[in-house]
Amino acid sequence: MLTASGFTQSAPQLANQYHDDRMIQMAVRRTVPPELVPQAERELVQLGELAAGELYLQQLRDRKLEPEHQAWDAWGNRVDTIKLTPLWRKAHTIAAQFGLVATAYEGEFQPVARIVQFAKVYLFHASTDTFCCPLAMTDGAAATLLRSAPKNIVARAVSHLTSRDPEKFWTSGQWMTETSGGSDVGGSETVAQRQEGGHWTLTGRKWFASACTSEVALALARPEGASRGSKGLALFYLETRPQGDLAPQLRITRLKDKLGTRQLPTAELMLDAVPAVLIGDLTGGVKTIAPMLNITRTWNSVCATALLRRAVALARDYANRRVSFGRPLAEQPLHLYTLAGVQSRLEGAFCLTFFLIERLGASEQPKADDVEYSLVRVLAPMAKALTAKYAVAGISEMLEAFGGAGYMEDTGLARLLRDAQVLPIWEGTTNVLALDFIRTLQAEPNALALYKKTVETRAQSSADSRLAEPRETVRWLMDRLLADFGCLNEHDCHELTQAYARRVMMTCSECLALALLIEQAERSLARGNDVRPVFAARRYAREISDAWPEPDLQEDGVLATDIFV
Ligand code: MFK
Repeated sequence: MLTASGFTQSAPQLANQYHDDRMIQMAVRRTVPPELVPQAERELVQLGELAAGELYLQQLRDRKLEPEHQAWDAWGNRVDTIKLTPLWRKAHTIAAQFGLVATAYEGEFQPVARIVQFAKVYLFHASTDTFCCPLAMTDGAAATLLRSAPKNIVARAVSHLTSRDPEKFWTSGQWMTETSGGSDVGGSETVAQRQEGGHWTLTGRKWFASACTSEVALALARPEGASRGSKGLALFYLETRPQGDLAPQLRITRLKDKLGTRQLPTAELMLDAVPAVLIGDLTGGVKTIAPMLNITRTWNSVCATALLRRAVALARDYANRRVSFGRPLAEQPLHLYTLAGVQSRLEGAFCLTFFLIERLGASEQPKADDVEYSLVRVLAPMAKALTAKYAVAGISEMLEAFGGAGYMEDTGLARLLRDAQVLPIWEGTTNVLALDFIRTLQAEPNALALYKKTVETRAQSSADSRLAEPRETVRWLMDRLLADFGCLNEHDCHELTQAYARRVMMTCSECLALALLIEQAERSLARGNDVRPVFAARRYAREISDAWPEPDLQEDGVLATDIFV
């Protein structure tokens, strides 16, 4: 009888994702008041367990399941139902119960509720098949409605969007993209008509409606007679299932056939006089929806960092299991050098993301001033762009750390890369974010000075000689940035500014990430002489200034294995 025999490789394992991650523990313990830490950590430890266990195992087991669209029933009635995957249904319940959106709107952890909320998101995301997409839009919708919607809509919708009761919890869509374009929404063709009695209806076609199972949506449309371009758009709120089934004025044309995020039911929709409520003014809808953009970009940053962290966690575990050329990968200098580089980028992405989260939380406090909001406005595109790029490149590198197994679907590894590829694309591509970033800096006279002060305060927080090299790199990058800005202002050339935009934004992002790593390293030294963040700052400084940074056997080993020495 033919039997399977010979060597088999053991699969990588995940430990509790909260206990296993010093970065998230440090972010929570540093910001949450000590008396509230046990309360915050109770849910985080539970989520860390679910993410490493039940959810992760179901994700691996159900990897081939995808949502199904049924357009017609057996008797020829148009029904447009979407059958979600079991993991998505479970994720809805867990997201509500753990308050993945609600935490930000509850009083318990204010003024640091955003940190606690996004710590949960960070733990939840990589095991739940992009369910964070509708959650991100729900959070953005709640914030936008609270800021601009009539009282009756706030009273009706926000209590559902921020509910912890799975039966009551609603999610929201964000319907902006049309066939005319996703980045340049000024070409939108959806028309809003005012009906007798003053209510509105929307007619048109939405081309990428992520999470089409949401109960409500915020949509851009052009009121009849309004001007062309983006200024003529207005923002509308609509309920997709007022009687339980999809509203008859809404049709799901088809689900998108995507490279990744395949459990997320992204749809094309036709709107035929769907009832809607105007939010804000009759013009300037892009500006009205802007709070949503900044919040979903923050979610994107958290999810990119989380996905990269998942790839690193799996690769690190595997390095101890996999023996080749006579010893475990975790003892081989070149493997450690490779893991260390990605770990340092992960730590840079993490610091930048959680800095954005802190600023977002501060900007939402009742007494926040405009400077706080301006900072979020500048930081959100920086963090979104940097983390998304790092996620794709870093996950690709981590798949390589598994050899052929990293390319296989049934290891669950290949899909990490496919799912990551959406992160630089939706919610503003890198180039669109870079243009927005440059426009904002040029429109806000104090923005550059504010940025410079933010970086320098962090970089100068340490005088430790081990951090001299990263401090020097910050200085070097800042000089380059100031020279780039000087050059742009001197020439006052629109075309050149555009061509420089990506370089300037990414340099700003990396320079700030490095300054934050220096600050974090200083804190770690002061607290318990943990040198891992010091090594992360040192390696990151080399990573961003040299395509092939010099190896350091001791530091690479510590960073790659994350063992406290
Ligand atoms: C797992 C994580 C999940 C994440 C969620 C995924 C959900 C996916 C669903 C989608 O993909 S929905 C589609 C997402 N689409 C975008 O994000 C659009 C990308 N394009 C842009 O961001 C363009 O820059 C933009 C459409 C905003 C350009 O619009 P405009 O009107 O041509 O440009 P403009 O003049 O810059 O903006 C109009 C006003 O809004 C200006 O204010 P003023 O009128 O006072 O000058 C801007 O300052 C303001 N504004 C624009 N962006 C802003 C903002 N204000 C604050 N924050 C911002 N981010």
